Amino acid sequence: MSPSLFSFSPPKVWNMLGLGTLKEWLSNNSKRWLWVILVLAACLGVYRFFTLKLNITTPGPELQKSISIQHQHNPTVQPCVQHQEKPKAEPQTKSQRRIDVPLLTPWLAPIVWDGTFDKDILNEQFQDRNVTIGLTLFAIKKYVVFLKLFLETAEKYFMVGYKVNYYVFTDRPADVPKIPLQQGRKVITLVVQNYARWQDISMHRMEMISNFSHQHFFQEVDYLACMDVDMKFSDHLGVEILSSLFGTLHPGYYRAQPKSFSYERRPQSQAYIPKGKGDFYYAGGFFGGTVQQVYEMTKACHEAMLIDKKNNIEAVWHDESHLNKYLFLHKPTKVLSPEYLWDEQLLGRPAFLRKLRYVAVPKNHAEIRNK
Ligand code: UD2
Repeated sequence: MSPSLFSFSPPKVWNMLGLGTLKEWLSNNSKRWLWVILVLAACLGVYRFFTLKLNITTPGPELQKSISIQHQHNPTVQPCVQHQEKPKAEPQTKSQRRIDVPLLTPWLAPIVWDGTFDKDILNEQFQDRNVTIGLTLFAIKKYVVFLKLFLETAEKYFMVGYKVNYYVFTDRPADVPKIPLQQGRKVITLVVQNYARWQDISMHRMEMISNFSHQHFFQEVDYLACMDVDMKFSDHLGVEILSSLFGTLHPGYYRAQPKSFSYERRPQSQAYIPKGKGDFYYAGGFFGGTVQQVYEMTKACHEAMLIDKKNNIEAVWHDESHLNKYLFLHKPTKVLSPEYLWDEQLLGRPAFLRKLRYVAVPKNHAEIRNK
């Protein structure tokens, strides 16, 4: 540092500030200036460190603006300095966010679990659209015994607050129980033929759903949920399931590798899926979507079963095998987790299942099937 720098400073000012000695000391050695600058810089650094850490800077114009906007919208919101704020309770869905289960398919369709959706937001969206949901269920021959519990629990948990048409396909209309229904909900009994084998009854559901689409579903409902009757509802099951086309993960295979899925493996069947192929194993007992999508799917599955019949082959798991083939070729837009179809008696209650929404009712196969 050149001593000439001091030459223009009025000596009186230095003396008035009592810094005369300092000036003298600095004038003696130019390197001392360097030391002073370094010490000042260090002090500034320490000051900045503490002010940022404690966040005691005054809000800038942007922050002040956002505080005043918040204030106008909600008089209860107080502007606050961050370090004084208590941690806020997070919204329910955030605090329960899932990290223990897969949430997306490889084609980016959501997999629906408890903690992945906010009921209130979804209800706002769907109630505005005034949707009606159709639920198809088959109670043929002795399976009518399951209707009462199914319908009673559905009234408690299934699409509560929405218009629902229960389409009961049966050969025994007199056995359809009359249960009290919430407003906007009705049971529509559709009389259909029965078949000798339970497998045929199960498979012909695809044909009947596609046949009745034009007579009823297209005019009467927006979405269809197609469900087994030997089940009951045990927790909320609402509009979070609705999507263009949805399937449900089979409770026995939700974590299995595709090579171990019980797909139809014989190339002679229309339901054939080669080893190593496939995404998930879906349950035959719960699928759905818009009427158009369900119509296309049930029609395609029925036609595939007709071809199999002509070729003298029946897929290993009947309609379920054909459903799996269809959903392999036409990826569903939403996948329901096993919360949406579970068998507690068979599989217990693992920790990842926070809710059981639709569960199997124990049945004695020998007693109930083909009767
Ligand atoms: C599984 C599937 C089922 C179907 C079947 C094909 C689940 C929970 N279930 O069920 O959807 O794909 O495999 O093998 O994923 N039914 C009658 N009367 C009868 C027989 C059947 O109404 O005499 C109807 C009834 O709605 C029943 C459904 O067909 O829920 C399926 O039959 P199941 O439940 O006896 O077949 P299961 O348990 O093997």
